[in-house]
Amino acid sequence: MDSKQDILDMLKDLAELTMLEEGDPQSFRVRAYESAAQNIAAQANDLGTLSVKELTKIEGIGKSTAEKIRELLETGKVGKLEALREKHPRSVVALLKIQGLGPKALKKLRAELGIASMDDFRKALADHKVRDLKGFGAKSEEKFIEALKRLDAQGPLERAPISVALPLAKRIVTRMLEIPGVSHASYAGSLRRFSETVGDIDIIVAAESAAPVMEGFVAMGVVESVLARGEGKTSILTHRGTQVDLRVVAHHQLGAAMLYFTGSKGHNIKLRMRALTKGWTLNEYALSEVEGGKVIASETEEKIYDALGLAWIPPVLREDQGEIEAAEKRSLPRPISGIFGDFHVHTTVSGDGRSTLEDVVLQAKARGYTVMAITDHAEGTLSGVGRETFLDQRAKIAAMKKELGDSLALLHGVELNIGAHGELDYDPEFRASFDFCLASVHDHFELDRAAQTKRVVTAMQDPSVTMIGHLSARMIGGRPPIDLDLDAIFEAAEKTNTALEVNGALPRLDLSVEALRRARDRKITFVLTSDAHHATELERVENAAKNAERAWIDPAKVASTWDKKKLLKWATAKNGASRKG
Ligand code: DGT
Ligand code: CA
Ligand code: CA
Ligand code: ZN
Repeated sequence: MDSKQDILDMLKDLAELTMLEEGDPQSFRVRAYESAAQNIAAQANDLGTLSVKELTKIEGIGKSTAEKIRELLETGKVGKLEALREKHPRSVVALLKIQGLGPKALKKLRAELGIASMDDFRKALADHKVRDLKGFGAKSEEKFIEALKRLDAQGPLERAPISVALPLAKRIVTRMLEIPGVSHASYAGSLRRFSETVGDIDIIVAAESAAPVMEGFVAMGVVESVLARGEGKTSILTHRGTQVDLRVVAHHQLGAAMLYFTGSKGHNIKLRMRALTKGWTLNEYALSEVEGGKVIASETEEKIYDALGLAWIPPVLREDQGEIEAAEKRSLPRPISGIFGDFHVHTTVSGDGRSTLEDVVLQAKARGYTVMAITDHAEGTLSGVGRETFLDQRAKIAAMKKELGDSLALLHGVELNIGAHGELDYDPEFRASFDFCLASVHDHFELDRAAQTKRVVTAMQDPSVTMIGHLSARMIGGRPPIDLDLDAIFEAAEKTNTALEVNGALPRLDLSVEALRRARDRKITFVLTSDAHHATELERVENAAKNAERAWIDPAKVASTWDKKKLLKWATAKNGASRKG
């Protein structure tokens, strides 16, 4: 079992709820939980077997935290956390999503006005009760109303961002596979299609009998309550408010179940219509004859698609966007595979980077990369550093290159910050001294469309900038995208020959599928990146690949799949050339 993740969840929840309890994000206790989580995250070993005494030997873990960890591992629950959850229900925690509403203000609003939910807060604002509270006033009332509007614009809050849903689904799958009699477990639904938010998580398990699977499922630490329990299906709600539907099916029906519950609904409807023209029906159990019920196929998705005269369709394409027609003509878009490089990678040089250059390089080699640019933050962001540090890093990289020989071309890059008016860090000469520059927006999210568009286009026009990072600067379920005239941006990307990043960090997935679809037919180079802040995060390029596949991007336009020579030429065309000249 993945005890480490359970422990990290517990500490995260403890930190958040303690912050609410004390009304202070800087409280000693909150920081203690956070630093304990950080140190545990860095532990390579399974912690499940460690005693309290052994646990306290880990830096940042005191006796009381160690005891809570043991309590969690032994009982599946932590008394202190349960008590905090009781006092600060999810509807209260949700209020922290409102920009500008911190734990201190929230504590006061609860105490003075009894606000314990989004609805309470809206009502209090409408009744001008917040404005009359000491320390708030008309200005804050206005600010909160604006913040709520922005929150509403993001769509329903109940949908979980993929950054929350995917790790959770993977943990559940891992746990299910440990249960005796289980031959298969995977997630389906919108998550398997790689939607950026999901209404709920759908898990499909193939097993000899359903009962032990259901038992194991509801006993998981993430479960807050059981919503429904039937013979083949159980639904639960997690502590963070995400619904998970578990379905247990017979092994020979797995393909039909996966196909049905992966959806999308529109895709399923088209498949069913196709089946009907052949005198067949398709449901979650099988593809079978309408008359007599003889089963045509049910065991695997491939067999069902094949029987319907179709190539197997990757889940990311199952959105009823012409994929069935393409599968019939055997002209589905080529998958994006064979990723040979990364061009947005942080090390400990960045304030928020957590792996050393050496560790990141080791990981890149293990992944078989041929080119990688190290791109720590320039000084324009909080996590950024000055020239001296970059020059030191450059020397280090130069020394490392000798050791690496031909296997991996290591580039010294930088992630420049795009200022409010498109200005970039340092001066043109220093920027040109890097092998590779990407530039991205990290602040001034509130500017209007014209100003945002202009600042990004201005950055593109800089001779040092090869790629724009996370174009919209959004955080899925958190920060909305900046307001951009996408067509103008794409036109400028063509004109200036600036590549666009497909950022694979799950909270970002930027460019979004929607933006990628709009850019798809342009002469633009796309680059899959991990934006890794830890060596293990290099694998996030796979997310970027999925996102690009969802948008039907032609792999030929994705630089990450090019051979070493072409890739290196592209990456250094702007700066490498100017420096040599
Ligand atoms: P979500 O959860 O809102 O992000 O989206 P999905 O696609 O995961 O939807 P969900 O969880 O309601 O159902 C999972 C899949 O089950 C869905 O993609 C297709 C299938 N499904 C559910 N209800 C129906 C239905 O009424 N008709 C058909 N054809 N398929 C359905
Ligand atoms: Ca779902
Ligand atoms: Ca569902
Ligand atoms: Zn970055």
